[in-house]
Amino acid sequence: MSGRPRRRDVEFNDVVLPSPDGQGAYYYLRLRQADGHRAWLSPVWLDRVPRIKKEFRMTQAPAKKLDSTRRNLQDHYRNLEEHGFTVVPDVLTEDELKFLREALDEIYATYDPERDGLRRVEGYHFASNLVNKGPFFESIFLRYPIYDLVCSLLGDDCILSSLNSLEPLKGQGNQILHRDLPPGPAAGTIVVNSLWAIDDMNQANGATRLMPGSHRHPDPPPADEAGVLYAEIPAGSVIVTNAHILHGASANPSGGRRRVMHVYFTRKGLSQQLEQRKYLSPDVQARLSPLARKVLALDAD
Ligand SMILES: O=C(O)CCC(=O)C(=O)O
Repeated sequence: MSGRPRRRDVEFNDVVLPSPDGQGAYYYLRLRQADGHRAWLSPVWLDRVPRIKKEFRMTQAPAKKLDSTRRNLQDHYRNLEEHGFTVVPDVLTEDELKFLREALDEIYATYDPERDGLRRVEGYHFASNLVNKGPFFESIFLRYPIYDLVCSLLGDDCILSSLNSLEPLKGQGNQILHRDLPPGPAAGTIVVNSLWAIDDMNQANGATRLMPGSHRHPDPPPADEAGVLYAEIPAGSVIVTNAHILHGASANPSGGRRRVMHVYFTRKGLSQQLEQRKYLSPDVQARLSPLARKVLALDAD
């Protein structure tokens, strides 16, 4: 048989598809023609963003524990305002974590500072330019409620500064407490980071340290680090920080895996840590959604 079948586009509007809470679902499309012939499409997977339901745990150095449950965005806004950070559990699903662990290991192993823009950091597995590493990374920075929390601090027109990953190696990785930018009361918050735990994070494998409230004053870190919290959080959780806060990765004495993605944002008009327009391949740029293009600052205003 030769020739092309006649083409017909079909559009469905406002179709509500059921999906179990916090899970993806797949749907088949079956067509039956007037002449009785049938067509059956391969399953189409739809992801559903999980609701926040688990508790998170932070430990205070050296051993005091702070146990908190954050149920809704209002709590997160308050945490960000008062403490300079908040923890959102269950942002990534088990399937996503499995995928990310494999993907990041491959990306670490093939990292090329020339191609990916930033110099490798000694003592760590490191990767930059993650938006360019596959479809999963092309929209992850827009995920609810992380992007919404970031917008609440930086405005709806904020932009992605960089998407990196860092993992302290065994016996290495202790960073001094630092701020990504000094607190600037006049300018307000101009940088927000989100740290996405791909493995459970704890003091044995290099948990992030945070000094609550330090985003509001310019004092240097106390030499004994009194008051510092270790973010002991399960894989799949995300710490959103006002990046003017004192913070740092810790050493990893156990050598246990501690992969973290840094999804780092800044205000519109400020320079990006990695100029996305320069480092994203033409193929990736061509298939991004309009919102992703805006957040990546790909188009001149
Ligand atoms: O990954 C972490 O725990 C924090 C990393 C950090 O603060 C940095 O690289 O500047």
